[in-house]
Amino acid sequence: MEDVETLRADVLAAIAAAGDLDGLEQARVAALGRKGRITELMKGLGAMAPEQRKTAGRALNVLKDEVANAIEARRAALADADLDSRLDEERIDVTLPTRPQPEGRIHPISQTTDEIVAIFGEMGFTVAEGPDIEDDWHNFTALNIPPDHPARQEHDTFYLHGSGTSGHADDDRPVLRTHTSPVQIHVMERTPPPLRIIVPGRAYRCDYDATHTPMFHQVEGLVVDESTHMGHLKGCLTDFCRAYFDVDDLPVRFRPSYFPFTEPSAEMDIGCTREGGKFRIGHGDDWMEILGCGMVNPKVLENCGIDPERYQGFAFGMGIERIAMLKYGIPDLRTFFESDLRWLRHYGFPALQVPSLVGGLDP
Ligand code: 2U9
Repeated sequence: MEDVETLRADVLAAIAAAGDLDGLEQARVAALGRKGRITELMKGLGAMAPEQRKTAGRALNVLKDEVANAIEARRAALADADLDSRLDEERIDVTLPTRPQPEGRIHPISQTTDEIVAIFGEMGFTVAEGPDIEDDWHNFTALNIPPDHPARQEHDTFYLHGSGTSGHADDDRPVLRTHTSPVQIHVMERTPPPLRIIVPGRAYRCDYDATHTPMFHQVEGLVVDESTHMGHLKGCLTDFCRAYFDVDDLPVRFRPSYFPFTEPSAEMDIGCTREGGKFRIGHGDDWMEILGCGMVNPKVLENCGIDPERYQGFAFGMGIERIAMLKYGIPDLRTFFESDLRWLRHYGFPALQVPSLVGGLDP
């Protein structure tokens, strides 16, 4: 019988030398296959004397197990090495733009928000954010919206189940914020003036038709300081509209209006021309409403712990969908939320061109 020790050394050396899975399979067949060296020796056991067969059989079984384990270990090592080399060769940089065509678009809402933030950012405003779910105090009462105000009615406001945490004696139910104004209340409650913030974000109202969707986007702004006055409001919003629509001498006008949270209140119009159903922002004999604004009602400052004898401020609010539609000629509000890729390819913006006043707002 072949020397088991020599056989063992030969077979284990062949397994260790196998450079790939095919080579390993050949080494296995040469040792344990139907005509393999270990198999052949096992076939010879039958012709041996009982004592000799017992000893040789035990030695061969130990060898067979050892070889099987060595093959399995080598197979795992080769598979690992194979995976490592494939990972190395097939490395993918997921941060690269897709090829051959750049895919993906920035949604007009995100683009418009970025443009608004860039313009007010240049003027020294910072962005504030807050929760979409609010309590009655921050969404209504602190803003001087009285208990019987129509905006509070069930059919305008999405009321949630459960109880609020405001600690004020208001309606206990949480609400989906009906405007982004509660964020300014939070900021004023925790930050002493001077303040200069804009608040872009989602708002919710139970309304759905050609010009209303139950979720929409607003940007609101708030400035509070010791000598802030209506002239600051007019200059700031005029500069904003001229930068946003990229018309240096865009005509503007302010009409008196009413909001519970501002006094006096106004609506701002920009000049435009209209022909048939079409319009053009800029010069002309017509006007287009663009935003609401006013001096912060002293009661609102007081509700937030700010002394209205010392501080005053102005505030404004506009619908982001509306000003995106006006600038980019998007005719239908509801298409903003349909996730139609053809619409997004048409009205969306390239991803790598971030709006800034230095780089130019328009991509
Ligand atoms: C505080 C004080 C005052 C925010 C304002 C408007 C006028 C306004 C509408 C524009 C179109 C909402 O999206 S829209 O329907 N908003 O006209 N918003 S003043 O005034 C504030 C806000 C917060 C503490």
